[in-house]
Amino acid sequence: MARGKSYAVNNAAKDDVLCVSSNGQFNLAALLANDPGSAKLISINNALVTEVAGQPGVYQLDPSLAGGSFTYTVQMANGTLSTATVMVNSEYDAGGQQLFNEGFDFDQVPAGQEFAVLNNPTGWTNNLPGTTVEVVASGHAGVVTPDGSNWLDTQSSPGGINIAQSYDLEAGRAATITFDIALHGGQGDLVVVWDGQVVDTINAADFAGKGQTEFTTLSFDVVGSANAETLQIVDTGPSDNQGYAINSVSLNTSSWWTC
Ligand SMILES: [Ca+2]
Ligand SMILES: [Ca+2]
Ligand SMILES: [Ca+2]
Repeated sequence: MARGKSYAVNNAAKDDVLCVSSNGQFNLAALLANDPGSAKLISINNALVTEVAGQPGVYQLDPSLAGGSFTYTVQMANGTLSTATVMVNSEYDAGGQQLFNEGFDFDQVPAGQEFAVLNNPTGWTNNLPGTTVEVVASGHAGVVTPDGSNWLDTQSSPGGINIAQSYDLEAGRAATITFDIALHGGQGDLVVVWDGQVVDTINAADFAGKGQTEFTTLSFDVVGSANAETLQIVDTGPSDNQGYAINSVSLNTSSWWTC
């Protein structure tokens, strides 16, 4: 290299390390920030990087690009084209069911019996110490689960349940709580609490047109906060021996990018 000679390097786009979080979107400005000021985008050279509809300059990464790379081409003030490589320094989590023993099938119903009397279903906290909960075999009282697995009675003998399980959902990350549940003589309210807020109150109206033993699926959307969240299920109905029959309670998280 001859001293004092100017080279094109000063007029080239510079490579980037891109860190995306939450929804996997980034702004084009983040890639151009270290390029010559006049650089104008010609193309992003990867079909898996797509501009978000209605948001000019905002792009969405395909999950397969996590840990990978793509290139983009810009045009300089002097008309030359320059291509830079972008490393995607982020991880992608597709999401999924996060609760433990969500189907109440971890605990066995003893042979010859129709239900197990427990201090708590494994993985769940009983907020009423000294009381018990009942995990019931499919078929008891005519309540047959679609997959033949156990269900949970929201009234023990006697008294409504108050159980909880914690999970730390990332702040801003969406999730869906889903109940697979049958009426089974349930009365009054079954209150669903997430992160200290009542997200729904399940009652007989949710089972309109269904018999006592037919399962239905109820879903509630929630969003993560900065702290660890707790899902709490409280039967506030009159104290008796027969509550709602829950086949499963799931917490299904959305996909999520982590920088
Ligand atoms: Ca750049
Ligand atoms: Ca079950
Ligand atoms: Ca959280």
